[in-house]
Amino acid sequence: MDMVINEKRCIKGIINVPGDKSITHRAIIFGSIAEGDTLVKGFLKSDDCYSTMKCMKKLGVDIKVVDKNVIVKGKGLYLNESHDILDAGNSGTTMRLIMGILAGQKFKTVLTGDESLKRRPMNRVIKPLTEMGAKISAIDNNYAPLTIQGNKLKSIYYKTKVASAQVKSCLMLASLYADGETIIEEPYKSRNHSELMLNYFGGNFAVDNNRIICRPVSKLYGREICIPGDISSAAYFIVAASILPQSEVMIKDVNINYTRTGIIDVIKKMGGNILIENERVLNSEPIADIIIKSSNLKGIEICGEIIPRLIDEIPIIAVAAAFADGKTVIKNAEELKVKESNRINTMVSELKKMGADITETNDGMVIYGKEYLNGAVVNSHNDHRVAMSLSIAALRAKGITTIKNAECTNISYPDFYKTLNVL
Ligand code: SPQ
Repeated sequence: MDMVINEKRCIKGIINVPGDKSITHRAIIFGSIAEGDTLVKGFLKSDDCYSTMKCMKKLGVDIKVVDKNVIVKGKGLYLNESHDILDAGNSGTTMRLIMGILAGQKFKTVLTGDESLKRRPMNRVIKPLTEMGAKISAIDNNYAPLTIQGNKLKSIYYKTKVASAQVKSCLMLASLYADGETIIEEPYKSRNHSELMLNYFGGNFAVDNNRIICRPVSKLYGREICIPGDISSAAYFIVAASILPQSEVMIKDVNINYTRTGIIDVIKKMGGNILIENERVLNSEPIADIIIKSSNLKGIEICGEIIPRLIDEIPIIAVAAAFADGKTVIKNAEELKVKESNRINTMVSELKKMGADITETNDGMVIYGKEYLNGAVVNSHNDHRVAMSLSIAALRAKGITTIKNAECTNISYPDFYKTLNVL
């Protein structure tokens, strides 16, 4: 599908963004291995979350969608063998988290994904899960399709090379099947939804700076859980309202977990006008309303510890930088190369087609802002975050922009264009 977008002078309105993708995946997965029912309210109805549901159903879990909610009838820690291949589609979270559970089962499972997911590295979880005792075979020891023979697992102490919530969550899940205390240490803190939600479900996970101490429990308990708005989806409108003159947008009920709010810190540091109101806590997660007014952004340097707190927002931050005064440098973001696309390369090449002054570096990009970009034909590379980021860039580009393969927005935000039209 091609999406045609015209230059726009300003956006205004009050919106909600859909449920958080990371939290929806976890609610379905953790609910599946809990005992009793889990009611997931306001879940994200997107392709990635449906991939998770399909995989868990193949493992014998009864999952029903009723209107805006999902009811998961937990099976406890041990699931049914699937005689079918599990397909995680485009979703890295689905594949890596489920691998942690499969490592502790009493059967063998085959797991695959789409062309993009089959190119994403899995050795980051294969290595520690193998150390724990699972038997895993994969293409070049790294890529799906993969086969996992579950086993009785040993507890380990594992230091991850990258700050990755998927690696950490995979190992936290595997630790539930281990014979003792498992410790996971990451270089910087990645998103902590698993820690918060697993404890809410009755797990025993203690946090000590960047270490998670995981003690197995005999069971998890199904709970009711409300999914807050996804800050990664809100990010497109945070940047749109910032770069378009005389704009004002309120985004209600957004998750503002510290491990996810790097986007707010960066836009504020660039001179953005952002207000956080009505802060409260929803099932262990902080939420609030975010008000954004247009502002004159200036270029900054973005690197180090903040990177995992905004890893999925770097494509839209590149768009903000393309309209900011002066130079923006993004460093230490090599993880972007192994997402749904190589997001350094795809954002640089597509924004260049629109006339941006942007250069790819080994671990990020350098951008000199301009007053306007030019409408062009650009490609999403089937990456939802690239499609949505380029769509926002198109609002401040002279003429018409055509986004090729824009249907990939269904991966995380099926109503993205509807909401953009409302604004
Ligand atoms: O699930 P997937 O495909 O990996 O999704 C992405 C995204 O852009 O939506 C990344 F491509 O988000 C990841 C995120 O980058 C979701 C996630 C999670 O829910 O645990 C963690 C991050 O990945 P990682 O590799 O840093 O752990």
